[in-house]
Order: sequence, then C-alpha cells, then structure tokens
Amino acid sequence: MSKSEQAELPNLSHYWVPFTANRQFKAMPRLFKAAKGNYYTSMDGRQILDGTAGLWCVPAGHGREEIAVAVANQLRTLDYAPAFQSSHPLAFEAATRLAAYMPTGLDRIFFTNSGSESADTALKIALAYHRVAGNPLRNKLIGRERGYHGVNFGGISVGGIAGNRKAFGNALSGVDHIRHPLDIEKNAFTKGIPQDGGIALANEFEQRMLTLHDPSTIAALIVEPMQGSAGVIVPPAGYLKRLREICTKHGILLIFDEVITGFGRLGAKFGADYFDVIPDMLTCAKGLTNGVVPMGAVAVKREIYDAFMQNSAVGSIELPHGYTYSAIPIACAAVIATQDIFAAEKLEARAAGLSTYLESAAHSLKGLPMVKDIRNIGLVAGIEFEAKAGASAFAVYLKCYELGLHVRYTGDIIAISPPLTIEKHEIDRIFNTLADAIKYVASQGEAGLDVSRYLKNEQQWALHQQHTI
Ligand code: PXG
Repeated sequence: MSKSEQAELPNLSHYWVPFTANRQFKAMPRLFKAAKGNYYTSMDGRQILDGTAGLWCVPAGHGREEIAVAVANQLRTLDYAPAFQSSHPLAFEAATRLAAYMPTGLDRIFFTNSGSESADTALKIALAYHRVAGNPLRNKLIGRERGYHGVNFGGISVGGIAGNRKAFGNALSGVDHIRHPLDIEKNAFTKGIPQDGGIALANEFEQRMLTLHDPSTIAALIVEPMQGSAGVIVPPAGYLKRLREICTKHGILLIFDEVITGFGRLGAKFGADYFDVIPDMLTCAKGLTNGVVPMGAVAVKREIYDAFMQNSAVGSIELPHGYTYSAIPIACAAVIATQDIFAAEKLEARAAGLSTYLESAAHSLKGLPMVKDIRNIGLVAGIEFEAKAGASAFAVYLKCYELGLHVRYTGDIIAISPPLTIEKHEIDRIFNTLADAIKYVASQGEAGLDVSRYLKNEQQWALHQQHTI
C-alpha cells in the first residue's frame, strides 16, 4: 500500500460498528471508498465485485445517476417537511407509486425508516387493528424459528435467532413461534423449492396454536417468504399457501416481511407475487430506495386501513404511531426514481431470467470440502458449511474479499445475493472465486480458520492507524 493511500485512513476508534466483532474488524478493517454498477472500490483501490448487493439492498446496482439527481434536487427544493399533522406532495406520490407496485389490495402505505421499524410498525398495526375492530383479546403475536425481523424489541420478540435475543432480556410477552422449514437431512442440495413436507409443516402451526393458545387470541403471524438472514431458507411447496389458509380460517392477520424478498430478489416484484400468496400486510425496506436513503414501508390491506377510519372517533388520531423521518422528502424522491428504474429496466424479469444460471453456478460447488448444503431461489444462493460456529464461513468470506469478491457470511452460511444488474460472466466470477476460497480454506486445515492470515494489507493499515491516533 502506498503512503498516499495510508494517509486516507480514518481514525477507527470512535465508531461502534454494528453487528461486527469490533476489535477484530479494527485490526483488519474492510472499508469501501466508492461504488459503481456491480463493484465496490476498496480503500486500497481494488475493485471488489459486489456479490451481496450491499446488504441485499442495492438491486439496481450502485451509483445510479437517476437516483442521485432526484435526491439532490429534492434536497435543494424541500429538505424537510414536518411528518405529523402536515406533509408534502411527494409523500403521497411515493405512496401511490408503491401501492401500484404492491400485490393487489395492499394499497395503503405507512412509511418508516428501516426494515426493523417496518416490522414493529406492522406488529403494532395488527394489535391496534383487532382492538379497533372490536377484538381486543386478539393480542398474541406469532413468529418463526430463525426468523429475522430486525433488531427492535418487537422484531427480536417474533424473530427466532437466539444470538440476536439472548443479551436483551425478555422483550415482548405473548409471543410464540412456529418451526422453521429447513430440513437438510431430507432436502440437502435441492435446486429451488423443496417439494416435500410443506403442507404438513404448515398444518403443525394450526395444531400447535389450537393446543397452546386458542386461535381467537392470536393477532398475527409474521414470516419472511424466504428466510434471508438465518441462511437462505426456501419454503417447501405449498407451505405459504397453507399458512395463508389457516390464518384466514382463524381470523389471524398474515404479515410477510419482504425486506429481503421485495423488489425483484426472487424474480418477481415480491415473494407474495412469486408464491402467489397475498398477506394482509407486507413490510419492506432496503430496495425501496435502492439502499441509498434509509426508508421502510408497511403496505396494508385496504380493509385494515378502513377499519381504523371507520371505527375511530372523528378527529382522533387513528394510529398513534410514526417517526420524525416518516416519508422524508429525499427518501420519497429515491423511491420514485428507483421505481422508474425498475419499470424501465424490468429488473424483476431480469432476475427471473438469470435465476437458473445462478442456480447451476451455485450448485457447481457441490462436492467441495466443507460444503454441507446449497440452497437457491431467484437471485439468491446459500452455501452452508459443516458446523464450525461460523469459523469456516468467516474465513471463506475473508478469503473472497482478498480475491476481490464481497460475500455475506451468517453463522455457517455464505449468502450470495448480487445486484439484479449482475451479468452472467460476473455470476461465473462469484462462484469461481468462492470455489477457490473454499478450497484454500479447507486445504489449510485448522490454520485456515485463523483470521490473522487474511488481508495482510488491511492489517498493516490498521497497525499504521494505531500509531497515528
Ligand atoms: N426484516 C428482514 C426480513 C430483514 O432481512 C430487517 C427486517 C431489518 O431491516 P433493517 O433495515 O432495520 O436492518 C431485515 C434486515 C444479512 C443481513 O446479510 C440482513 C439484514 C440486515 C443486515 C444484514 O443477513 N436484514
């Protein structure tokens, strides 16, 4: 690394990096300084192929000029308008555009600033809806094992990832969970949707609910159509449809958390479209603004919105909930510009067209050492390694970064979710690089799991930085 590049390094001491082993990270920081198209530029000037669309949030690729211009213009025209008791036209325009993009009937939009806020907002709307509709005893919330609904208290309560819950006390009461649908013993290396077991698993939800709670006490069930964060868990055939039937039968609201599956990721607008199952509420974020301005949304069935309007006292605030930055003008501008890009470039269809190519490339890793399962759907693939408390996946991630590819590791899984603008030769590069990284890590035995052997440049850089603070 040259002296001038070292001079660009920031002081790493003050920023507490989220969901990151800070001490380890600061000893070998991985910083990006620019991004364009499907590539990042690292601080030492290398081009890094983005195998994960940022954190699943940049479906249209990086550095989109249309969005940059729209946001910059908006910032100069109307930077902020109070979100409560007043608003601005772009909020209504963005909601109208999003409503048109949503599955049929989900055309009332509540804006938030993130996926976590969208999850908590949807849970609150579910509870308040039953109250306003005259069923206040429907107040239990059901989530799913290995579900991820963000990091706020509602989200971690219905979420089902122990590591995200254990440090934070009891969170919400009145919450239960259904089983996750991953069955590696039966379904390892399934291409796309596993064919067996879906209906029985969904039926188990009904049985458990009848045994444990009585369905008349349950407000909502929240699930991700495809579980992303917990490692690309693809629902078996018929499962989501059956969950829908059970919820309808018992008057339970079905919420789809589409923060990851929304905006073309599965090769359709939403998971709801892909699986042809329409929930009562749908949460989204990430790709809503192509990741450039924090924003989330909850799309609500019109009947739910109407229940609030019809049953609340005239002049009362029907839903006492919202954020200072709900529908902030620059986010609305980004939504509209992103929607324009999706419409012009038909990114959902593009993703659908590439999905079998990605499937073949992903499954070409079968047979490599350490690889226990490969799962895929749309433009997503998950590669699960033999259990090692995440050590192998982390080493593979670091090796990939060294080789110029950004992937995402979570537990013992590497997840791939490139921008929907990815090219076939780039898909080849992703999986060829992954193969090289897996072979390298495996060939080193236990030493391959020692992080200090990766990213020597970054380690020197961190050392240099320590001397300068
Ligand atoms: N719901 C789902 C389904 C998500 O995947 C959230 C809610 C929370 O969104 P916010 O915007 O509050 O972070 C998410 C976020 C990963 C990864 O690679 C996934 C997420 C975030 C960061 C990393 O697994 N998902």
